[in-house]
Amino acid sequence: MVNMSNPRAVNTFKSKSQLFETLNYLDRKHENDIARDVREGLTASQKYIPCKYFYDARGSKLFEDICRLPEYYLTRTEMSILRDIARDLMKTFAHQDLVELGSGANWKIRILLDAAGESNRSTLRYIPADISESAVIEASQGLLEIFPELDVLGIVADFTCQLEVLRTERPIMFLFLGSTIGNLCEHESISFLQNVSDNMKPDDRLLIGFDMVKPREILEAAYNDSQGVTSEFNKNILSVINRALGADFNPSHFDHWAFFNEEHSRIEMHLRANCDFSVKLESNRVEIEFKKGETTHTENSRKFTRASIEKMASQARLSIENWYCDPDGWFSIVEMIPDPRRSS
Ligand code: AVJ
Repeated sequence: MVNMSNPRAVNTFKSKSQLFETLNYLDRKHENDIARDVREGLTASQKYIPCKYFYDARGSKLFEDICRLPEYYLTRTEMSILRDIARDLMKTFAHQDLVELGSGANWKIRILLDAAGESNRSTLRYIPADISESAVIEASQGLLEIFPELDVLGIVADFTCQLEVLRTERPIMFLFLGSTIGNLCEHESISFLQNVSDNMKPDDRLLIGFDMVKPREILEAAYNDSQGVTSEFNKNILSVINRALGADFNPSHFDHWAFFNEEHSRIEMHLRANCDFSVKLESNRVEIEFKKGETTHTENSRKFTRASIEKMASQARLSIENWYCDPDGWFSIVEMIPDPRRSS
């Protein structure tokens, strides 16, 4: 059984072959959080909006489109590494749980489940955890059509602060792929990893994907694609806020801006106002002014080095078991286990 009781909602869905459940832990507090986060972010001197609010149903779809872009090498490269290591990872993997943090679409897990083979697969449970309910449902349905013998339990939660809902009795392989960890700043990522480590049983493992530092042109192209999908994705956060907070953002008043900040080793994504205007939030109770040229910071996407990853792991009391990367060293998948000294 998954540990935490009291999900806000338990929903049952049908795939072709069987039923599966999702447990939704996004509560009223989460809804209040949006109002507070946006008010805080838009009244700060450097305006910002937390990037987790990108992912409504449309945002999740746009992100999938990004993953297919020629410039966006991350997904393709990570999947090629996964294909290389899947057999070794999965050949003895049975009677365990696969918990995917920020699961999104099911492309990557399919590679691992394929490699597991049917007899192992029928002993496994896949637990996708994502903030987007529609992503969890669609990914689970699709997966059950391909692997009808699989046990799936969907979790709708903010996994950055609701990790304890993901404890199970069986050994777990946690997956945190796609370099999603790059969204967290250094201290946030260390406390997040510490939190994961604290929730790990001695036999649990963690597989994390990291996008590595590489020439600026390659990095910047990945976040400034020629088809403008990343720009659409960036502006979609305004529609999410309009809907959640009854705001009146006009996305066409903003331009997409993304660049590599070398000092902080991260891609920064902003929305830059292209005229002066003001926006009302929370049924007109809050009004925010934007000046032409002013930017709102919507995302950080950190880029890592072997040294920065090793440092983070050791600060989070995790030890590195295995290190996998593509021939160019553009992306790494690192297997970590709880440091035996962690609970001293
Ligand atoms: C999902 C956080 C890994 O940072 O590359 C893609 C999100 N933003 N293009 C990333 C994203 C703009 C993506 N992550």
